[in-house]
Amino acid sequence: MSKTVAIPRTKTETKVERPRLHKVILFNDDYTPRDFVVQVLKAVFRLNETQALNVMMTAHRKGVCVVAVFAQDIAETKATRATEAGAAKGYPLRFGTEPEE
Ligand code: TYC
Repeated sequence: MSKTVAIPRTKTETKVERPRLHKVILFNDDYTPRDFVVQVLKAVFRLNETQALNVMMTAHRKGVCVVAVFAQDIAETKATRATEAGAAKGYPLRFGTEPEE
């Protein structure tokens, strides 16, 4: 008895791509005290004093500054936490996220 064996004619290649990283962005406003922005950057993003001052001053001068880059869920959690820290004090401080190119 002869058996027929099918020979596959297509190859399936699976490509795994790393999930895109997301930037956390700090937005300037006219009301949040500079010191408070620096405190939040240190507490939530673990920046040191110099890094926190540079990020705060860049946002202050240019309107926005990238704080750091993380996996999407971490970026979103930190942005929310930092925005809520400002809201708890009645400040309009705002952090957002954006996928990296
Ligand atoms: N512009 C604010 C002030 O002059 C300070 C500030 C800096 C607020 C950066 C937000 O993302 C910010 N008090």
